[in-house]
Amino acid sequence: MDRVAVVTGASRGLGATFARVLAQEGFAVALGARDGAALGRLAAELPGAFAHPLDVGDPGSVAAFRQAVLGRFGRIDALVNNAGLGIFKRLEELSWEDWERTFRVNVFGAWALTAAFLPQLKESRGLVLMVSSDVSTRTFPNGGSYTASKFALRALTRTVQQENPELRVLELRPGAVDTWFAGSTPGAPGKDWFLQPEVVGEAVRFALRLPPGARVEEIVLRSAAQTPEF
Ligand code: NJP
Repeated sequence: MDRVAVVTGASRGLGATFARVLAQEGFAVALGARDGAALGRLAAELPGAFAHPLDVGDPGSVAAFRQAVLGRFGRIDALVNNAGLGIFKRLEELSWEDWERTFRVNVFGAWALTAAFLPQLKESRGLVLMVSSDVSTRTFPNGGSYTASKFALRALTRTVQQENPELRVLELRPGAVDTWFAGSTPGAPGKDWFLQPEVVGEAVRFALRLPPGARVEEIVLRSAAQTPEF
């Protein structure tokens, strides 16, 4: 039976790219995001793909997604926790709602999906890929809620690995990538130096192609034009 990969936030941007790479590498992909129409279009491109609406910040939606995916495939070999958002404001301008939305999707969502598929991932000795950020270890003005969420995701990533040594858990840390992130548009003026999502997809392909005895724990991948801040 085909290996199965779940990708969250697969309706556009990096998630759609990761889904394509996984399909090229022989996985049947289960795609989740809120934009069902975009998911359906992507699923139609990818042989054996399955799309189901998913709001990673909503426990009922996560439970329904889990049931639909397991009903369809019955096994999970890889989980890509990619769904994420960023709200960039000074600390005193951030609202409670901004903080809650950011943590609900970027942190609680990744926890919820991992917990939901943990038995199947353990059974397959699977791969969990957390799409974090190059800012999961550094801060910058206006990035308070976003960087805090990615620091937290880094902690979650390490805990998942330590509690489940049979899994291989990767923290993928891209720098600026040319997607719809934070309300921008691919190809918008000023983004010519950003990484293309397909380049980040190659890092995922690298991790997928290594033998199961090798564990890539972290990848930082930035445009050569991005300031090297650590
Ligand atoms: O962003 P974008 P990226 N439930 O906006 C989905 C990280 N990253 O591809 O629900 C489920 O094009 C949304 O789907 P929909 C970043 O932190 C990026 O760049 O239909 N899905 C869409 O498919 C994030 O973790 C950069 O609206 C939800 C996707 O998320 C990851 O890369 C730099 C959702 C967002 O697509 C992918 O972001 C960096 C929910 N509640 C890290 N809310 C960068 N682009 O520069 C959103 O360091 N989504």
